[in-house]
Amino acid sequence: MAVYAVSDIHGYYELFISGLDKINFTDGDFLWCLGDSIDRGKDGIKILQHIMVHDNMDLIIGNHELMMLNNLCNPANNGINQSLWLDTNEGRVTYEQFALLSQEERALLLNWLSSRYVIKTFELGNRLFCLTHSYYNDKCNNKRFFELSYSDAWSVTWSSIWREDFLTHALDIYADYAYTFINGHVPVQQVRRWYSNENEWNKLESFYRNNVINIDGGCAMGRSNEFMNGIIFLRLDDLQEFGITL
Ligand SMILES: [Mn+2]
Repeated sequence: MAVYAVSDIHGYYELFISGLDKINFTDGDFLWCLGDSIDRGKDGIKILQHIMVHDNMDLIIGNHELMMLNNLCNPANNGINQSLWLDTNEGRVTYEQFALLSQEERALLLNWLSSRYVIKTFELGNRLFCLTHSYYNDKCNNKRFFELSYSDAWSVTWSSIWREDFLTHALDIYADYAYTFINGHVPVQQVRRWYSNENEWNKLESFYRNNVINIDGGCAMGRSNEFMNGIIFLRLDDLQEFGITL
């Protein structure tokens, strides 16, 4: 039995399924999806439903799931997040698929989604892992989305040390903790281009610095001749990784 993490699948259902096949994922294994399973690619709802019906898979909330939940569960927030989700962040394709579901299927999916973790910590082997879509706040540890305030969920899923448009830029909060952090949110190709001295930044490989491992393979950039992008499955037992090109 092995435990895997993958992040930022962004609606590419067939890529996800073929990746599970390529890593020989079995019923005895476990998979954590670290958020942003939806939007941009067309099949985000199928990905959520696939994770939902498998007892050996779970989802950590990303900023895209946060935007979806705030639009579909909390009408009071529509003014904040509607155009941000549907237009700016390519959520319309997800919304259109959601609209095709029966009322029962919608309720089931949203109930499940709003009770996913925002941060999950656990011990495996001799390591303490902390899984989060992007940022960290110890008061959110092992809390489910519905238990958190909007601002706390926003901060953990949107804030980044890699993006200059956030006040949290360059502050290595992870260094204060004993965890091995696994996260996504900013594509490894961009992080490697901006922050490493490696000559070759355009590769589908996790970005590892100190106690943080970023596994966002860059599906957000879509199918492209310019980028070597896709998804990265990281096996937490031995930190071996498997890149599946989009
Ligand atoms: Mn994200």
